[in-house]
Amino acid sequence: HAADAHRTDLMTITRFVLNEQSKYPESRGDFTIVLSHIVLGCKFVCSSVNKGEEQKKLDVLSNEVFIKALVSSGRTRILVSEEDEDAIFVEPSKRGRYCVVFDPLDGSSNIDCGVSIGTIFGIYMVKDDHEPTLDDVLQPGKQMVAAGYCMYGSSCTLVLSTGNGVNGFTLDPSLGEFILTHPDIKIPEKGKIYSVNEGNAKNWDAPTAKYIEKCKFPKDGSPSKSLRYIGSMVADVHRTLLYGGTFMYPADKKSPNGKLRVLYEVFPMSFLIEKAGGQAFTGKQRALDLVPTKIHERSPVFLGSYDDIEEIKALKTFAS
Ligand code: AFP
Repeated sequence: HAADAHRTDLMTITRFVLNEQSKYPESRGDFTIVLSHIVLGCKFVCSSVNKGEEQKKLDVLSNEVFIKALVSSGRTRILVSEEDEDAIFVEPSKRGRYCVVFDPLDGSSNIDCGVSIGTIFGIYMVKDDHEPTLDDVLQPGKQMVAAGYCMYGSSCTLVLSTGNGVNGFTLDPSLGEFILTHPDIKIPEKGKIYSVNEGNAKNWDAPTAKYIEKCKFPKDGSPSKSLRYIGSMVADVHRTLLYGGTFMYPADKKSPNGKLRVLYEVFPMSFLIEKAGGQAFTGKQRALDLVPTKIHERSPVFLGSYDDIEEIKALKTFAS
């Protein structure tokens, strides 16, 4: 759009979130502060990725940046990172009401060949002032107050939901600000794409194999679906959100819980997909209903367009 090149009313992510939070009279602005610290971490990672830093250093660096930013916000209580075996309990003088679960650099095995990677995060709020315990973060995904991801690709895109709708922001490098570019994202009801690591097919269960067979050889006269698999969850889910279809990391005989981590991969992505009008299913239940028992727990996941996941649910239910 020609007018867009000269837009002067810039909706930055901070302005957007402040507007949203002002609808809640009880809001103290703490959430906006937590989010702005996450945004800072994303900008740091984006610039390091663009400089072509090595994988190992970048993993460790990104994790450090997010932890330092979140602790110094003074608004967090417990942090769970993919990079750290143990949860981090923020010291009392810096404690706040929010728990943040995150994967600072997901898909990092893709860094060295320039494939898109990303940061994934989910945010829980603790309601009272009890001494923090792991139970504060071992909560079903439906209790999250916000979730999002930032994708470091040809541009840097941050997708966020604070509970109503899903919005996408693109980093304008000349301003150093994330600007609203994808307002109110809705996932198409049905898609033409399926996304799964087919190399694991020999170990799949029957319903998974049956669904993928249907994608390739539909018997109802519909066209066969296209396969797209990047192997970087943020990029695969981002495409699914915008174009529709399914993204799957099923259980298999070798990995009965699949590969993806519940707290900082399955939950945030399922939250976004549901808020955009799609569905996320573990193979047994709604993904956001899962109650994790360990911070690094894994779960199979089938997420995407509403109608496509409905089809998978029917096969899975039939099987059990
Ligand atoms: P890496 O961080 O080891 O690259 O793992 C990325 C990831 O957790 C996720 O981003 C992908 O969706 C998934 O693994 C891909 O796994 P497969 O390589 O088994 O397909």
